[in-house]
Amino acid sequence: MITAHIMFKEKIYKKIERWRPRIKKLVDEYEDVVIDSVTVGQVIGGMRGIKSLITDISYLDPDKGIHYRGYSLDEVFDKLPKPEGCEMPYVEGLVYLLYTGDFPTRDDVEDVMDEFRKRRILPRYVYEVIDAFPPTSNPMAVFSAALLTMARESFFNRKYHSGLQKNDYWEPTYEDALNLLAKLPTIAAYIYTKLYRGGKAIPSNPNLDMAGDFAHMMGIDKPYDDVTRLHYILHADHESGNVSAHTGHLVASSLSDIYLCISAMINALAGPLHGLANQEVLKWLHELKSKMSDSLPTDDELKQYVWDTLNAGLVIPGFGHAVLRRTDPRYIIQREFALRHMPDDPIFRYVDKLYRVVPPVLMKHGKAKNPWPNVDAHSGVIQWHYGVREYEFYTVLFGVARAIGVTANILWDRALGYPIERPKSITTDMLERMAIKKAEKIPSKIS
Ligand code: NMX
Ligand code: MLT
Repeated sequence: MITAHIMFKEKIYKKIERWRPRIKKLVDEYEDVVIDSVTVGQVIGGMRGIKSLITDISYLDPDKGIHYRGYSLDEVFDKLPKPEGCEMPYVEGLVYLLYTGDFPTRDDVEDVMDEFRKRRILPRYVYEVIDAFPPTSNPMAVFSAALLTMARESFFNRKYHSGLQKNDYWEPTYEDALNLLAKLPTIAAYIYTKLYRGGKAIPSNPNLDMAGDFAHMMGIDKPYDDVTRLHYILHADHESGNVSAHTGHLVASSLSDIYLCISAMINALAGPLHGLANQEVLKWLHELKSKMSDSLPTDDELKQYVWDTLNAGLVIPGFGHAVLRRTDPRYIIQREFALRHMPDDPIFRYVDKLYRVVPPVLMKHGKAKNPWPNVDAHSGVIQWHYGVREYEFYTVLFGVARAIGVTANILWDRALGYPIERPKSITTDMLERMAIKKAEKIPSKIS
């Protein structure tokens, strides 16, 4: 049987139509069913673990790690189509999977590539805004500002202000999302060349896939295209509660346009407890390396360095996680890549040693609920090995990738009619009164 090929946008629409009744039924028939309770500790402790967000783009299992549309990372890397002669899959294939929930065929990947090709030209004023920043600027601030300036392009804004039905919100959001994603590699590469390569930009090549074109604009030979595919696929989404994804979702819930939302998402990613940790790891390791006059520390010397950092009241970057309770599978996948391609890299040998030395120290320290490495403990050393040595830039790469998952979330939030987000806050007095009243009902709490 020959089935007609359904184009990307139409496929999304068909999926939306099938999904809407499920949400309607939940609201109509089960609105008052209690699925979770909230403790004082959670209110004070960053709402950790409260089940209060819904997304189908990805789910984070504390032991098994992130699942994109129900599939483990191993399945994702195995099943997504790859460019000829490459080890890593097309990023466009992941875009298809996250947006539609289905693995793409080669024709489907080609559709997404076509969509990006049509939309990739960056308006002149964006280059000018980036050029206007002083050379010592924070790359994440430049990235965020470049996105902000593009709010004037928003199709959603124009449609909304000329009268748009709620059911149709998803459609101009799709246009904005694809317009934005198609331009991100050019923006990131231009920021890099502007800040670190004297402004010598290499024009985009429309015949290349998203990651191949980014490697080309960075001026870095193969296998940096595969390194980019690996990086973008691993960092694209981590369910909805992480700070960057949650920020994107929150801002989008007021119907701000995607440019404003992704700019906000970038600002959220730029903190050292979140995305910035990937560059903090490299900075921290280089400090150790210069302390060691470039020689590899012994296990005892490394252990001491970790304790010195903890005793100074600092966190060990790249270790710990709010949800994960095992080594992050994204770390393992990068480690396996490094063992295959760069086992003798001097910084990788430090990272490899940290993998063994840090967890027992964190366990002995006794604070971190998860002593194992997260994605950020490994991403920087791979960039470093392939020539991107300006580690202040690494979070920009994370941001390009995370925009894929967050735009998919925003599109589906709008398609399913999720409302403006507005949790309730209370005062310390109120919390004390509520806590004491509840505790009085639990005999052990008032003895
Ligand atoms: N080094 C030292 N202390 C830590 C670490 C660590 N790597 N991880 C957690 N702790 C401490 C934490 O600061 C807290 O201390 P206190 O009670 O004094 O406030 C205590 O252990 C309990 O924290 P947890 O509940 O285990 O972790 P939480 O969910 O609050 O925070 C992180 C999660 C990821 C923010 C935290 O583990 C951390 O700061 N890690 C280092 C920074 C990092 O790698 N961030 C990147 C996360 C991944 N990403 O891409 O965003
Ligand atoms: C992420 O990828 O967003 C981080 O691992 C942080 C998180 O999930 O909280």
